[in-house]
Amino acid sequence: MRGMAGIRNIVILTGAGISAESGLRTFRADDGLWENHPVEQVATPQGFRRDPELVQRFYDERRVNVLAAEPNAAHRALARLDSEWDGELLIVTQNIDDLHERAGATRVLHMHGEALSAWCLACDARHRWTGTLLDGPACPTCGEIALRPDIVWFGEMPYEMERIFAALARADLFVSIGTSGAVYPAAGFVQQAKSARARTLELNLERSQGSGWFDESRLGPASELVPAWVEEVLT
Ligand code: BV8
Repeated sequence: MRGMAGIRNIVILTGAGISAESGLRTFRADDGLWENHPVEQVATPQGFRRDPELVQRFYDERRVNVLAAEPNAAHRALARLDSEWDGELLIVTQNIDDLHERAGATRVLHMHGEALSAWCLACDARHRWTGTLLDGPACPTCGEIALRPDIVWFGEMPYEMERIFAALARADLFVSIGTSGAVYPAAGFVQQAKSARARTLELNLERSQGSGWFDESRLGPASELVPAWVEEVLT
C-alpha cells in the first residue's frame, strides 16, 4: 500500500467472507445461510421467543461447523500482523467463529457475539460452550434452564460499541475484509473512519455495498489478498 508513513493505528473489520475458504458458509451467497433460514426466524429475539428449538438447533449446527473448521491463510496473516505491529490494532469481527483467535490473533473483538459462548438469561453469566443447547442444559452458575446462544441478533445492540467507536476515531487506516456492507452499524464504520481522516481499504471477492466509500478496493479471495497486504505493511 502506498507508504505506510504516518500509519500507527489500524482498525480491521472482517465478515463472513474471510472464513468462506475455511468452509463456513457466508450469509448472502447463493448457498448462503439466510437462503434456507429466514433471518427473522433464526436471528431475532422474537424468533427465539416464537420457536426456541428452531433457533437452538440452528446455532448448535453452526457451533459444530465452527469446531470443525480451520483458520486459513487470511486469518494467519492477520495473526502475524497482530504479533508484529507495534502500533494500535483492533480486529473487529462480525463473525461468530473463533478462527481469528485459533490463528493466534489476540486483539480481536466479536461485535456480534460468539458461537462458542452461551448466555444465561436468568443470572446473566456467560460460559464457553462447545456442546448443544437444544436439550436445555442447566446454567453451570445458577442451575436454571435459561441458556441462549451468546449472539447479537437483529434489533439487538452489538457488543462493545464504545470501544469500536473510540478505535475508529483514532484510526489512521481502516481495512474491511470479506463483508458485503449490508448490516449496520458495521456497514457504517467506513464513513466514521473517513470522518476521522483515516485511509480506507477494501479487500473483498466483489465490490461491497459501501465500496464507493473506500480509497482503494482490491478484489479477490481473502486467502491471497490479505497475506499480500500484510507483507506490504510489515516490510
Ligand atoms: C442494531 C450474528 C440497534 C448472527 C448478525 C440502518 C439502516 C438500515 C437498517 C439498520 C440500520 N441500523 C440498524 C439496522 C437494522 C439491522 C440491519 O442492519 N439490517 C440490515 C439487514 C438492513 N441492524 C441490526 O439490527 C443491528 N442492531 O442496529 O441495534 C443499534 C445499534 C447501534 C447503535 C444504535 C442502535 C444488529 C445486527 C447484527 C445481527 N447479527 N450476526 C449470526 O451470525 O447468525 S449480522 C450477520 O450478517 C453477520 O454478523 C454480518 O454482520 C452480516 C453478514 O454480513 P457479511 O459478514 O458481510 O456476510 P455476507 O454473506 O453478507 O457477505 C460476504 C461478503 O464476503 C461478500 O461481499 C462476498 O463477496 C465476500 N466474500 C465471499 N467469499 C470471499 C469473500 N471475500 C473474500 N474472500 C472470499 N473467499
